[in-house]
Amino acid sequence: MTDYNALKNAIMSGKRNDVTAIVQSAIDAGENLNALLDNSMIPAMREIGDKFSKNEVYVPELLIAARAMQAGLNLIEPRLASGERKSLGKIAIGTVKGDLHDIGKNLVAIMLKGAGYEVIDLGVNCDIAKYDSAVAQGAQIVACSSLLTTTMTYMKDVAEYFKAKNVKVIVGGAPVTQAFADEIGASGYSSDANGAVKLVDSLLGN
Ligand code: B1M
Repeated sequence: MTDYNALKNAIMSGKRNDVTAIVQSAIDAGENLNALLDNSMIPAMREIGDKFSKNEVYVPELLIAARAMQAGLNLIEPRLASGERKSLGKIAIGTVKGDLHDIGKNLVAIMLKGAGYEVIDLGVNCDIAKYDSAVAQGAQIVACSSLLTTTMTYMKDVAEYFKAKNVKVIVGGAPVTQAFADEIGASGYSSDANGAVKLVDSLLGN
């Protein structure tokens, strides 16, 4: 039986090999992967996310924890996709047109996946047509990331386009603020990946 605390600590301290070994042995032993996620892996990311929000850990720690989480999720993901775990909803995420920064966007995607959401990751440099293609595939929320003051303005176009289609758009990224989100008519804003999960939870009533 997996030691949930050991797995949680391995994720939070970014010990990718340990995470892979623990998750693989849980899979080999036929353990309940929902329990593994709910009791260990998701709490690990939420806890490190909370520490990040409170400036108790910084980007490097968050990134190595996220990579360790991703290593575990890579082993579990095929089973999640096969329907063993009910998805909480489908979210499209992408960095906006003209912007190639993807580290923060990837963190948000990993946190959403870890929390039980199906994520359509559209990558970087996304125009409205790209986001729209994900909505056509059933995405209930469009999440936009931007790291540049020159590209964040495109979020207004995205928000306006999807408002007319009654699809919620949420925004984030270093230069983005709640005031900017309000100004462009976005459905929500989060300053970090953990907050993005809480935002999506509240918008979808989870
Ligand atoms: Co660039 N870059 N960069 N860069 N880069 C910044 C953003 C900059 C602030 C650096 C600086 O000058 N101090 C500056 C922007 C200035 C401005 O607009 N005011 C800048 C610039 C100018 C540029 C170029 C124009 C440089 C040049 O070529 N002259 C160029 C632009 C390229 C382009 O995109 N078209 C460029 C290029 C690059 C690299 C390619 C070298 C590289 C990106 C690599 C990659 O992403 N794969 C890069 C990097 C690494 C940075 C910095 C140093 C770090 C960004 C990062 O990854 N942060 C950055 C300086 C900085 O941010 N201090 C900088 C870590 C990441 C975890 O945080 O992305 O904020 P972040 O994500 C957070 C939250 O914001 C939030 O959650 C995440 C986790 O908590 N979040 C969301 C993010 N997206 C969200 C979406 C949501 C919710 C929350 O949806 C709801």
